Amino acid sequence: MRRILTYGTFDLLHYGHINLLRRAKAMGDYLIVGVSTDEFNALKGKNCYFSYEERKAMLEAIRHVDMVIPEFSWDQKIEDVKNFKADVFVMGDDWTSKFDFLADYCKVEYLGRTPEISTSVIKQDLLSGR
Ligand code: C2G
Repeated sequence: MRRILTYGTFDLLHYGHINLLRRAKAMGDYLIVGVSTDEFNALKGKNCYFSYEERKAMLEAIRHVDMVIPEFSWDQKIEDVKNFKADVFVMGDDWTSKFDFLADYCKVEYLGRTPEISTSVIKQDLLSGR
């Protein structure tokens, strides 16, 4: 059982998120997703449209996702890799090299982002009446 671990905010869930989750799951058998809590998002300077509970419920409905855990700190990843016995840590390549320290504990993979879509693009387009 090859276990994959990834993290994110996943606000206004869109196909860029799904592309990441689908490819992450394809790297193994079991995908664990750490979803940023509302408090942690405040630390990240992100003001989410959907609450943690709403974002968690949406992710749990995605067939690629096997488990959703709270992400409440920048510092929980090593503990999570150990506790959930993750074999691979995966993030989009906007994070390239930022989590290389995890290579002491598991494989670290950065996957290409879906370039044209993001939560902020969605918000801007809606505000400009697109
Ligand atoms: N992503 C992607 N393509 C997009 C948008 C996002 O591949 N068009 C990926 C990101 O690279 C990330 C995941 O989807 O791997 C979640 O993206 P966000 O919700 O924006 O998460 P972020 O704010 O980057 O938080 O500790 C890590 C942080 O929690 C990551």
